[in-house]
Amino acid sequence: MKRRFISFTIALFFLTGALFATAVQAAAAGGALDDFIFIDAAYEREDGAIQLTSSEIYVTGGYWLRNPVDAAAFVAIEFEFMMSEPYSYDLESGTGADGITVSFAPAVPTDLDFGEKMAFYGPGAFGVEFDTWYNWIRDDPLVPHIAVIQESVGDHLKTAEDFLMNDSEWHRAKICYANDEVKVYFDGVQVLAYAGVYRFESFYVGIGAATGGATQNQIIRNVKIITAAVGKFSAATKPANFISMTETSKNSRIWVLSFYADETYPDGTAAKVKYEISLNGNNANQKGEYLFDKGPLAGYTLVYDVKGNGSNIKELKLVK
Ligand SMILES: [Ca+2]
Repeated sequence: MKRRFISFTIALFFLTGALFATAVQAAAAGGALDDFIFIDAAYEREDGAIQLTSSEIYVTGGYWLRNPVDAAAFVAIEFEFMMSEPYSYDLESGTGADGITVSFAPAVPTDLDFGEKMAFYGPGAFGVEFDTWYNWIRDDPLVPHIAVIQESVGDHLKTAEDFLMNDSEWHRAKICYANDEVKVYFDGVQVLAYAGVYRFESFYVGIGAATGGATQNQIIRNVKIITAAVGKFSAATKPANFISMTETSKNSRIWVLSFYADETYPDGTAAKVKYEISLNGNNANQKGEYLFDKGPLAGYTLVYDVKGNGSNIKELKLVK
């Protein structure tokens, strides 16, 4: 697992209190961020992954968050996907179409479009496609591609080309959305950034896939909706796209930590990460471990133990 260097910024507020752990609060407009619905052929497999489509012809599958998300709180949706390698030794691997889409939409669809439309729910919506099949009628590039789309799979706002995505391997996807800007990450690398999609106050989000005359198995897992805690910071102290959290340390000071949402998250449900704290600009005066854990509201709980008095902390870094 690749975990990039994560920088923390800290502001200290000298207030009383003695809590020791905190959680990033989910801030959905409509409710829980782990309540998904299944559309058309999608179903949860015994291993917990979501089978969006099999390699049958002309099928669709969707996995949609039931409740709307507050755009001001939304940071990213991330998931893993696997699309089967065409013409592999497995006779059920299919022939290489069509791909997976993520829709940011004003409503939840009741049915989905098959074939090259890849179950993208277009009306009033934008999204991202992971397209493995060339369709000239949709202005596709000749090679498998990832694109920001709006209204339809034929309206590519920005495209990145030539990714091996249907190779029967698991790949990671993350899509950040703030204001009118979308950033797309594939296997931990940013491949697209585009400003100019619809601005939502709240929206529904879902992942879909489809087959047409050509087919493939399309499976997702570990779908996470990441939101920032909102309302705790002024605009001046809460940069856009930061996940923020408050901490109250043992020595009666509230610590306000932020980490940038574009950084790679731990892939597992929990992961320990070592940290170093710089006091008075000197590196590594304090060392320890952070424990990341997936909270009950699909946020991340951060538990930490800092033994320094914290009064002159300039920087806190997470290190590999
Ligand atoms: Ca296509």
